[in-house]
Amino acid sequence: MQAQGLHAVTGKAISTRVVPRRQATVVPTTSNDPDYRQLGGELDAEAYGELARNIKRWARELGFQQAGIAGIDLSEDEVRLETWLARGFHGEMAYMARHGRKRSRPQWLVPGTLRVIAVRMDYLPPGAADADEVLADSRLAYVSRYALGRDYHKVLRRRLRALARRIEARIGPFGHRVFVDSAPVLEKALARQAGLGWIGKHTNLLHRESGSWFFLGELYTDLPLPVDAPATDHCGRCRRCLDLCPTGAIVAPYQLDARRCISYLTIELPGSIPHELRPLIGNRIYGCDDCQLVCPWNRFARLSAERDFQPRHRLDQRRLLELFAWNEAEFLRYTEGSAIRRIGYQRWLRNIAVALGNGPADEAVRIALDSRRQAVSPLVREHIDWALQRLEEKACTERQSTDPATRADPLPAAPAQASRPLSRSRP
Ligand code: B12
Ligand code: SF4
Repeated sequence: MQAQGLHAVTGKAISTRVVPRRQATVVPTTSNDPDYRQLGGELDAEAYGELARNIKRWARELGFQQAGIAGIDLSEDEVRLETWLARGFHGEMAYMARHGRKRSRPQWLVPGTLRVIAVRMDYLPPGAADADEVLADSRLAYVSRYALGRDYHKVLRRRLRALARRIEARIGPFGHRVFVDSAPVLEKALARQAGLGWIGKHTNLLHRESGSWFFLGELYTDLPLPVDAPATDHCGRCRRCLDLCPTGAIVAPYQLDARRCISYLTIELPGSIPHELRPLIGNRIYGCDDCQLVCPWNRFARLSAERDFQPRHRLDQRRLLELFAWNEAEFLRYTEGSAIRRIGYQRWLRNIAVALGNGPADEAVRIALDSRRQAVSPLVREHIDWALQRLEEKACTERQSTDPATRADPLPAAPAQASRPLSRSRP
């Protein structure tokens, strides 16, 4: 933790003028602006303090809910990241291991970086269909809340660039780079250090007054701004996310085995979804929100006012069969500007096939699956065949349970939604 007014690297008090690596020129906004003084091209500690306060205000004006300033020492997180990688929890996300320590050492990624301005932006769209109701209706497709609207990378990056321009207008050119999940950056650890929240047991960043339904972004800079106090942990003894995760992906508090996480399985994994996990995916076709839906802190979540995060093309309440019927051109048209487009058409069909296999054994579903078998990739065909077989088994079970001759010896219920929680805390 770094107290305001201490140098991030040396820990020495910044009582006299700080000479930044680059020579910042102070550009007063008005001739009698008392906050910024031109000191031969340098700012003093007081001026950096004022600049930090302004940056936070400008960030809010630009639509971020909060901005904070972090130092660049992530040594504890570095150890945890390396343990996580060593255990193979990243699965096939090779990019998580590719950049060595650049991810945990901001100054290695962008030489000269002294501080990270971290921001967060709420994304829970008002007016979206109720998450629990969609999850409970196995004919509907569940798309995670973050992906219902416009791709957040674009939205946040544009605003961060605007923030950088405002800083530049005030102090002149300064060293900086903007990131939104676009480079090896430990975003949650930096945000925690900047006081934006704590990393919860489900491993999402949580804020006492906003829950966890927000995105993160960063501005790496060479400005020696005063750092904020890191947020403290308020998970206490609660372990609802661990207990209610459909696939048991949160293997211990604060530790996620991504290979089991539905978000990884439906978004990141390019190949075949492990058979034993398919029934547990239910109707989630893109991402998963269960650990956030059950988190008590999300009672305090705020709805997003961003028009960009409003659900597009009714993706919050589509029927699985409707989406499965889209051809590739329709997929591309309806997911234009959306994060969903990144997974591509084949993975999209793969995910819907699994969800259809977890739904009711209707004749219409069987026909839809069957009619697609020939025109898809071997990967999708394999998932379609799994779904058809599962529906056949379900139909068989149903026939047996209604047949008086076999009723005395019922088969176990299908586990499709068995691990879904019965009640949730919702915002
Ligand atoms: C890889 C990744 C994933 C992977 C792995 C997730 C993970 N936990 O790592 C998968 C595909 C599963 C995923 C899923 C999701 N993701 Co994601 N993802 C990322 C990404 C690119 C990197 C995350 C990372 O660094 N992981 C490395 C591991 C080591 O970190 P970690 O698990 O958090 O572990 C930390 C702590 O838990 C702690 N720790 C670890 N072990 C231990 C042990 C003890 C004892 C203690 C005390 C602490 C501790 O230290 C670690 C390092 O800080 C970030 C963007 C970015 N560049 O940072 C987005 C990001 C984390 N994802 C995000 C989102 C929105 C999601 C989903 C909600 C999407 C969805 N609805 O499907 C889910 C949530 C799933 C979940 N429960 O985490 C947001 C999170 C925003 C927030 N409020 O936190 C981010 C920040 C993107 C963004 N710019 O907004 N994601
Ligand atoms: S996103 Fe879903 S599958 Fe992943 S850890 Fe959270 S509840 Fe489990």
